[in-house]
Amino acid sequence: MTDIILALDVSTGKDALSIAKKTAPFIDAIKIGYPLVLAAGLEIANQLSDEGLPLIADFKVADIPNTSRLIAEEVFSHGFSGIICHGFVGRDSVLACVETAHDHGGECYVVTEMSHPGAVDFFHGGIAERIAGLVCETNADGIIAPATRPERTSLLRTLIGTKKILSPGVGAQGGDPAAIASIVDGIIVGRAIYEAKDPGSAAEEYSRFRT
Ligand code: O7E
Repeated sequence: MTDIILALDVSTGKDALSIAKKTAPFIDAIKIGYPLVLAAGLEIANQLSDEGLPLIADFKVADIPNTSRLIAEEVFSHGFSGIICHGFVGRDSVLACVETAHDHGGECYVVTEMSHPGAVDFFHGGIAERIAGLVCETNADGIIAPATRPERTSLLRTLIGTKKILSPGVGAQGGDPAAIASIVDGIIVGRAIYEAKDPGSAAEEYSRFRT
């Protein structure tokens, strides 16, 4: 199955709610993070939950285990069903997010390699592969891997087996959904939907890649 996940990085609660309503029939989950939460407050999660879609908290948690656990507790007490953390912080910090997610019946995804051009400065040379190993060891639910580098995401797939891959970078960052859809479990799309003249139609277009 390939889901469409809307990255709702708008800067007002009003825009967020309006775009969520228009796109809801064509998407499978909503991801929100710092842009929207810093602008509208974490309560926006409760309002968005009216659409009945899973909500993923993208705070890319990267802290010591205790702080990561506190952040994850806050996230799950606000109705999110998933959390995203960084992997480079190490096993104990990733485990804190995974365990807190699972205690709440939620999921934890670990950033394994990012989609922007500068990601190769750090994640290449074996780091992404090591993080993929950590994902398996910590029983995390899946990884974040780039739609902008399908060959890398395919390689990471061989390391994580059937765990889920959520993949950002299509549309505005140049990734081609047709090249990535069959490799991953979810395509994350932001600007190509929320900046479109008609976000509902844009989301409907991407929904062609749903399986
Ligand atoms: O480029 P857009 O507008 O389609 O937005 C992409 C979204 O995915 C945006 O929220 C960005 O922060 C996020 N993202 C990446 O673009 N690249 C990454 O490598 C990782 C993420 C991300 O969401 O990480 C956690 C899922």
